[in-house]
Amino acid sequence: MKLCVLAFVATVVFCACPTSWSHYGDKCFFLSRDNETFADSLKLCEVIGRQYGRSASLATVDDAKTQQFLANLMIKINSIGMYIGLNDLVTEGEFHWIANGKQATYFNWGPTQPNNRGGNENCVAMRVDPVIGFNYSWTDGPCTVPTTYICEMVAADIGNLLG
Ligand SMILES: [Ca+2]
Repeated sequence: MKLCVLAFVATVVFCACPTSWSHYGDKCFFLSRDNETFADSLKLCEVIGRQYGRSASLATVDDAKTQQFLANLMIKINSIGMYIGLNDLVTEGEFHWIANGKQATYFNWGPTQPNNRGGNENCVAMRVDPVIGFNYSWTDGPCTVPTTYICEMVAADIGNLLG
């Protein structure tokens, strides 16, 4: 659902989220079509956000409802894997969200994840692979593998526009 306000005087439509972004709670989410490394995914989210004058990052998925919302978006574009803003680059086994710096408390790991395979898996993606039990479940992977990604930014406060 897109929340918009039509301002009749200026005949301008103010939306909580830009076109091609999806509104959920107080955030807007964007699913990329391009495949990027984790670092480049984050940079591109930030660049796209600046185009809208907002601060954007890779997506924070800190509860089951957000997880389900994003899974539904992935279903729509037949995505099988997308980076989210979670990593344990600083301290192995301690996963932090990039957008707010907080240590994660909600997880949706797939079978045997996270396993830090080869000692080199520090970036998290939502993955689909029913054969091995991944149903938009999380997996840690090498941060250098180009993957599509989910950006987030704060939704515009339509309430303020309404007064
Ligand atoms: Ca790791």
